[in-house]
Amino acid sequence: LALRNGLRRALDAGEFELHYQPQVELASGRVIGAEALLRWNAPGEGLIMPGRFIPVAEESGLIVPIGEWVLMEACRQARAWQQAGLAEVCVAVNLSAVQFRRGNVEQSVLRALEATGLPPHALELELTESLMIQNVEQVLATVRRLKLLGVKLSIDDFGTGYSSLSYLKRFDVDKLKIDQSFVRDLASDPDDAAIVRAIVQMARSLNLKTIAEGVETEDMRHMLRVFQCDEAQGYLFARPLPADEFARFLSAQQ
Ligand code: G
Ligand code: G
Ligand code: MN
Ligand code: NA
Repeated sequence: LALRNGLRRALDAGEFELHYQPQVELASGRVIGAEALLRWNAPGEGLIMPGRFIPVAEESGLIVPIGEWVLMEACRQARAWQQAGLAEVCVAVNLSAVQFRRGNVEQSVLRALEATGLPPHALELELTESLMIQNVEQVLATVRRLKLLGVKLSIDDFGTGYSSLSYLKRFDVDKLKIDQSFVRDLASDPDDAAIVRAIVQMARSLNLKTIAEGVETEDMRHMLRVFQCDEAQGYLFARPLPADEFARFLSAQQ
């Protein structure tokens, strides 16, 4: 209860902030995206990571207003970078299944795009596999309407959820985010290498892009390029950065 009240107060007091982790196109080495990751800057406590408060936010329903703030802030920031003349990046926002169940995601997205002037193709929404197997018809309808707005959709932590791949046919997503657990030992574990290669091949034949998460070494980068994975994200390039540091990182790349 204390944490729940703390979250409500934190939202009103403007204590949330977003950090941005670069996403790199492997063929060119260019930064083409940024994943927005939520942090709670609690007075006297430093930065609190989402693993500690997102579950409480989901249980209490506070993830709906928090998620609306995240969408608005990520779109505002991406538009500000555009207007400052930085290289164009697509900003990726994590969506919780609870936002789909209890909020009006479509309206929140539309409002954020309209209020900030960010073009829809510069926004990507990260969905989870678990979302796609609950209330399938309702979620499917919402996802279709989101696609019609022109935003991009990706599946986060791909491969860790449910083994049914049928939703890849039904949901018109753009990209698979290959989970870190398959990438971590990519260079040393032939099974992980086989899994990553298979995911990339399947995605290519379905016309989906792939991004590998948790890329920490040159060896991993090299193998992913050989496998024709499209993009990578991880500490090899940068950790999640405060907005001003991300902007400096981006300008240093050009
Ligand atoms: O940021 P970290 O680096 O600790 O992120 C951990 C997890 O928290 C991410 O995998 C992501 O699923 C979740 N997360 C981060 N930011 C957000 C957010 O804005 N909304 C939701 N729903 N989840 C988020
Ligand atoms: O949304 P998702 O669950 O994918 O969030 C990504 C999480 O992975 C964040 O907590 C982020 O801080 C973390 N992360 C990003 N890059 C790396 C990396 O190279 N190695 C590890 N171990 N974690 C990473
Ligand atoms: Mn994510
Ligand atoms: Na992920």
